[in-house]
Amino acid sequence: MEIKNKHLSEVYGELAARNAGEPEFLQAVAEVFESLSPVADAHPEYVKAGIFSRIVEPERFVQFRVSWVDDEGNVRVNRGYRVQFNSALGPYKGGLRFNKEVSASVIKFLGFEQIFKNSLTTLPMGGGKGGSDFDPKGKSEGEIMRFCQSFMTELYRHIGPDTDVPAGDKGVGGREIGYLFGQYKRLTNRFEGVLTGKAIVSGGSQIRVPATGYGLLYFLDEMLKDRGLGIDGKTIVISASGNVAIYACEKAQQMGGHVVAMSDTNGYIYDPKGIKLDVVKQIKEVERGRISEYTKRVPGSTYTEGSRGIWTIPCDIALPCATQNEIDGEDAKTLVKNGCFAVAEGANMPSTPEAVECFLANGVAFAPAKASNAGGVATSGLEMTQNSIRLPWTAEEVDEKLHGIMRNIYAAAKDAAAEYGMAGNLVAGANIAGFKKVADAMLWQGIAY
Ligand code: NDP
Ligand code: 2IT
Repeated sequence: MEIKNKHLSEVYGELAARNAGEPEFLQAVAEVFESLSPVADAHPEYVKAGIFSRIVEPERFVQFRVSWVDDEGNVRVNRGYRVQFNSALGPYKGGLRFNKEVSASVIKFLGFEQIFKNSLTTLPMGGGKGGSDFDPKGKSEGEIMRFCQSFMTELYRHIGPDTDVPAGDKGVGGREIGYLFGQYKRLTNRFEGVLTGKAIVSGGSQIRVPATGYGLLYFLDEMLKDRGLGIDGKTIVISASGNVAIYACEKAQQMGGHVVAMSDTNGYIYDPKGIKLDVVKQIKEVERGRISEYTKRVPGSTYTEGSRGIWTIPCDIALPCATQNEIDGEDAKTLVKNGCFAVAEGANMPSTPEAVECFLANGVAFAPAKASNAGGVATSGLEMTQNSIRLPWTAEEVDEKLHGIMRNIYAAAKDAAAEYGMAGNLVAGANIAGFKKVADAMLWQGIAY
């Protein structure tokens, strides 16, 4: 793959020189620019208005110190981030990731992708992302709470329901959102929709917890139906066992899929009789334990150390729901060789460029993250709406809206790919459909001199 359009290639060259040492961010931009080459060819007005150079530069990037005291009384220091990437379509919107891998590059890649994903939902949300290199693993409840409070003690001045609305991502779930929300309220004396993923009793939306996983399966279903295929009876492998993976598994099983494997950072489980999701939920959601526990509770299942080996298990459908670059070119070849015919990305950027190329070249039905995992942020958008009108919707109402949004995203990505001569390529289609709305809004809003 290459960036064919000359202007885009020059903008990318400048970006790479300016952001050397930020490989994840550059990878995310390169993929989008490859898709946008025919758009730049067809729209000189975007080039003239500097849309491409502007869209890769965050409107604002905040980095801050987060100091806190651990249970032994030691002072600890972590780094906090918030990137407010683009507000052309609405307030900045996107999750917070707490993980030791978090860097400026990771936050910028996630924030950049969020712009186009949020645009695809059709809800009024700009793109943002944030987080910290704080590692929640092995921390006590008190340490997690004090860390979240200290994080918010700086973040609160940068966010607000009409400015920037964070939510969860890896390492940040309902527990962390609660501590963050409590501290925001203490600092500002305002109870408002400044975060999504809140508890239902505090203004949260029904279905937000399972939304990303459910949305992933709604998208997959739509993509397969369009090819005369279906989920029922198919063998499915799902990486990870966190929020996205668990609810992808739940919906896959409801749709008749046969899920045989899941994983965590240490290794993967294989259960030929089909994953017992109540056992996984107990281990990962309640006990916050290791997936290896599963084999002690379910006879006939096996555990293998090392998470990457999960892609060697023969399957019809693969759902990567862990993290960026978890499937490389070799893993992709193995999946294809073993007969995998569909891949839908639950995680953000889980397939390397080589893996994506392998899937597309081999006719695998491939659902790119920006489109297929947009159900989480779409439901966050619905939570913002409910907070604004101060009325809650039922689970059925939210689920129906989520389902409709995922169907529309599939149609938008499919149509955009066809319009620009790349029929069937949903990577290009999602990037183009997401980009065009943002570009038109930026054009309309003018340039500040
Ligand atoms: P969670 O923190 O709930 O869970 C993360 C899971 O991934 C854990 O099971 C973790 O294992 C596992 N994991 C991490 N790295 C690896 C790896 N290399 N191999 C196997 N397993 C791994 O996070 P989420 O489920 O929320 O997020 C997962 C992905 O989905 C991320 O890419 C995130 O950006 C994306 N996403 C999340 C959305 C949301 O609404 N939460 C929305 C859209 C995308 P362990 O228990 O060992 O840590
Ligand atoms: O990557 C994502 O879309 C998310 N982590 C969800 C963001 C949100 O604001 O709900």
